[in-house]
Amino acid sequence: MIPCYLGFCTGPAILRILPKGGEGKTKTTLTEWAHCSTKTLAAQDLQAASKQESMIGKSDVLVVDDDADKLTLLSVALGMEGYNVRTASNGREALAAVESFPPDLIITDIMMPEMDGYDLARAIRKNPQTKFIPLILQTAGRHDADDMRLGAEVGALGFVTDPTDLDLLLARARTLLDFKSHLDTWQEAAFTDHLSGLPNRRRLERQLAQEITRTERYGHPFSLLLLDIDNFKKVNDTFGHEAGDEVIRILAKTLQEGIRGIDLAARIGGEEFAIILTETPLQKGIEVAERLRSTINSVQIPTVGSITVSLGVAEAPTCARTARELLACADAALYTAKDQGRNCVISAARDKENSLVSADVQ
Ligand code: GH3
Ligand code: MG
Ligand code: MG
Repeated sequence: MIPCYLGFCTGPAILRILPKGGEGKTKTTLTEWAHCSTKTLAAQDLQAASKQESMIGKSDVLVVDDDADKLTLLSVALGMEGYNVRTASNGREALAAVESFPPDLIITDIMMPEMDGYDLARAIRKNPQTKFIPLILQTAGRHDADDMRLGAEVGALGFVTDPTDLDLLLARARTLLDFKSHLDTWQEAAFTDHLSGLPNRRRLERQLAQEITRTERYGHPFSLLLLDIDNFKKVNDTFGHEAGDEVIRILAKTLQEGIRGIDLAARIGGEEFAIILTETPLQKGIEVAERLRSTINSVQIPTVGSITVSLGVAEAPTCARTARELLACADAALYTAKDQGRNCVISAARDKENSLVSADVQ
């Protein structure tokens, strides 16, 4: 089996990844343990741990350490707990990993080249997008009360002074992942429209701000569609409020199915929806709007029959440079669509004098 043992880790967690008979032997250094572990145990167990049916639904843990052996030890232990584990070998690499996909938990070494664990924690807390990702600092090196105080000050929620005490580390990880999952559930609810299941106005505004920032940085245009059900009051009056609710649900599903995964459809008011089409110039945005209008009109809704919708389309940055301006542009175009008899798509554009004009695209 595995030609090494780790005598000073006697908890159940470590026993599961130790060779039989490894427990109770004389104390070995982490380096000695890890040295043989990387060659033998780690390779096998990492494979076993990554034999994951699916990453969906698994908590995602980012482990950061410049010591490859320690990184392997922690990855194996966390993988065996059923977590999806990613690794980085210093703070800078970790930040890039967090930016590309925010993990549910970060476990980081303190002493590392380029960017240490404290600076990593500070950077995580400073960014509003990542500030609530729980972080555990771990160190196999010398530490004192000041280190632990500093750890707390930079926002770490755990400080593990013996990273080979896997029972302690895993217990901390479990608790923090539990809290994170609870937070995610509430966050999801706060950004979701209850009736349609679509993102709500708050979520739309947040995404819009991000798209504007991206457009400022890279210059790529995107389109915003505002969609409003025509004569919806009449639907309610004729068929009842329940039937009206069903119309909203079916419309939401049709929208969701009619856009790409990178786009975002949100319910932003009673019978008003907004769609952000990422990396989409105005002309393409108009085409998508027209396709959605026609698809929605072709859907037969039980009791109600078919409905029509009107859409306003605007593009950033040509039409507007801020989220508020862009919403106003698309809204003006939608207003024109209503004014021109409904069941149509109108785009907002700037003329030579830089005034906002609407164009019938039917
Ligand atoms: P227009 O073509 O000008 O948009 O006319 P409209 O009748 O759609 O617009 P109006 O603003 O006059 O009426 C909107 C209606 O949408 C009134 C309101 O009762 C209904 N509504 C808003 N939210 C909901 C909802 O959640 N469920 C249902 N069933 N109806 C809703
Ligand atoms: Mg280190
Ligand atoms: Mg309406």
